[in-house]
Amino acid sequence: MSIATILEQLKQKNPNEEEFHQTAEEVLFYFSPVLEKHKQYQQYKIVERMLEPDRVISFRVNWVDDAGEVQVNRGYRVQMNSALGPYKGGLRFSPTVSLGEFKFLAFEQTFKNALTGIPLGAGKGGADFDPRGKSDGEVMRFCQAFMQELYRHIGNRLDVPAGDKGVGAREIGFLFGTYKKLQNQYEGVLTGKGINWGGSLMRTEATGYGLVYFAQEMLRQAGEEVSGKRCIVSGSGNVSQYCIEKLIRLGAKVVTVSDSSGFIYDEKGIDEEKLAYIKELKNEKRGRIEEYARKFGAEYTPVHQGGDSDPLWNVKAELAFPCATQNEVQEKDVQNMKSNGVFLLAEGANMPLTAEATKLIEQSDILYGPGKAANAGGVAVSGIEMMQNYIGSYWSAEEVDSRLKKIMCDIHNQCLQTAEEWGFGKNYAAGANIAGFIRVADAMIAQGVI
Ligand code: NDP
Ligand code: 2IT
Repeated sequence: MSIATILEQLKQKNPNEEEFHQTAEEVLFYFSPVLEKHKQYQQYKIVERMLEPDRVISFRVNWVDDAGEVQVNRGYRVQMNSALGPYKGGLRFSPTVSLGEFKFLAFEQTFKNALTGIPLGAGKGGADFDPRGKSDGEVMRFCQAFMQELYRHIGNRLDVPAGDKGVGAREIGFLFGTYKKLQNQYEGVLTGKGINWGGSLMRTEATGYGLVYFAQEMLRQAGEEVSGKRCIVSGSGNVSQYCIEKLIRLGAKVVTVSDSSGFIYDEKGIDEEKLAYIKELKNEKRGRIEEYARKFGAEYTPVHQGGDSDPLWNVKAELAFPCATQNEVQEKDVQNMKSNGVFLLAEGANMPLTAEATKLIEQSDILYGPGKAANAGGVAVSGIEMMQNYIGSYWSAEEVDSRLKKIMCDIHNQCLQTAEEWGFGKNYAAGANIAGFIRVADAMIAQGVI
C-alpha cells in the first residue's frame, strides 16, 4: 500500500485526531525510499501496524475538590509499541488533551526511544486535568484517583510512565506513593522519581541539557558554537528551565521565557539569579511569568490567541528553542526568525512547529533539530534511571551527564549518517525518522506477526 493510501485510511479510521494525522504525515513523508528498497516492510505491513497502538486504555477518574464537590476527569494511556522494550513515555495533565494528542505523542515516542539506543518501547498518557490553580491537596487526591486505575496497566517490565507537561516532581511523588501502596511493592515503575527514593541524578536536567548538547553538535558541524549567541526560548517549565541553564553556563545570552499567558523579553539576558527566581516562581509558588517583569523590570507581552504569529519568535536572535507545547510556532514565525537572523532551531517540545512551519523550515537554510532527536535526553536518562532501578545501584551526576552527552552525540550522528545514506543530505528530520523506523521495524519483523 502506498504512503498516501495509508495516510488516507488513517484519517478515515481515526477522524478528529488532527495532531495524530499531522505527525503521521510528517514522519511517513520520508519512508518512500525505505519501503521501496526493503519490500519486507510492506509485506509485513510495518507502517500500518506502527500506526495502530498495541492498546489504548481510557478510564474515569473521580476525586473530591477542596470545596467538597465531586469531580470527574478522563485518564488515558496509549501503549503504542513494545518491539524494543517496555512501553515508555510521559504523562500529561492538561485540560485540552484528547486521544489524538496522546496518539501523536506516543507515535513520536516510538521513534525517539528507538534513537536513544536503550531498549525502550513507547507509550504516552495523562488526563484532562488542569493542575494550574489547584491546591497541593487537590493535586494529590487527583493523582491518587488516577493511579487507582492506571496501576493495573503499568509495571517495571511492562509500562514505565514519567512526567510531561503538567506532570513534574510533585505529581510523580503522589503517583509513585499510590502505586506502591496498591501493589504493596517498591519497584521502579515511574521515572523522574526523587533522588533519595529511586530516582536518577540528572533526570530533572536531562531534557533541557540534552537539547543544548544536541544543538552544540549541530553548531559544531557548521563551525559555530553556543558561546556568545543570542537565544530565544519559550516555556518556563522543566524543559525550558534546564535549556536556559545550560545555555547560560555555555556563555549564551537568553532573552525570552514564557508561559501560557504571555512572554518576557529581557534585553539584559537571563542570568543564574533570574533563573533561580523562575524556578522558584514556577516550581514552588506556581505563579505566572508576568511576575518576572515586575521583579526585574523586563518587558511582558500577554498572549493573543488565534493570530498567525507569536511575537516571541519575532525577537532578534541567532538560536531558537521552542520548549512549551505543540504547534506553538507557525509559518509566519519561521519567516520572522529567518529575517531576524535565526540560524538554528532545536525543538525541546514535541512537535512545536505546525505542518506549514515545518515545511518552510526544512526548505530554509535554518539548521533544524526535530524534537524526537533533540529532546530525547529526557527519556534517555529515564532509561538510565530504569537501569539503576534494575541493578539497585546509583551513579554520580557526572556519570549520568557523560552518558547523556554521549547519547545526544550518537543520536546527532545517526541523524546525519542516515539522512545522507537515504539521499536526504543534512536533513536531521529525515535521518531521525528513518533511523528510528528501521530499528523498530526490524525488531517487529524478527518477533513475527503478533
Ligand atoms: P511543564 O509543564 O514543566 O512546562 C510547560 C511550559 O509550557 C509551561 O511554562 C507552560 O505554561 C507552557 N505552556 C503550556 N501550554 C502552553 C500553551 N498552550 N501555550 C504556551 N505555553 C504553554 O512541561 P515540560 O517542560 O515538561 O514540557 C514542555 C514540552 O516539552 C512539552 O511539549 C513536552 O511534551 C516536551 N517534552 C518534555 C520532556 C520532559 O522530560 N519533561 C521530554 C521531552 C519533551 P504554564 O505555566 O502557564 O502552564
Ligand atoms: O516526551 C518525552 O520524551 C517525555 N515526556 C519524557 C518521557 C520519559 O519517559 O522520560
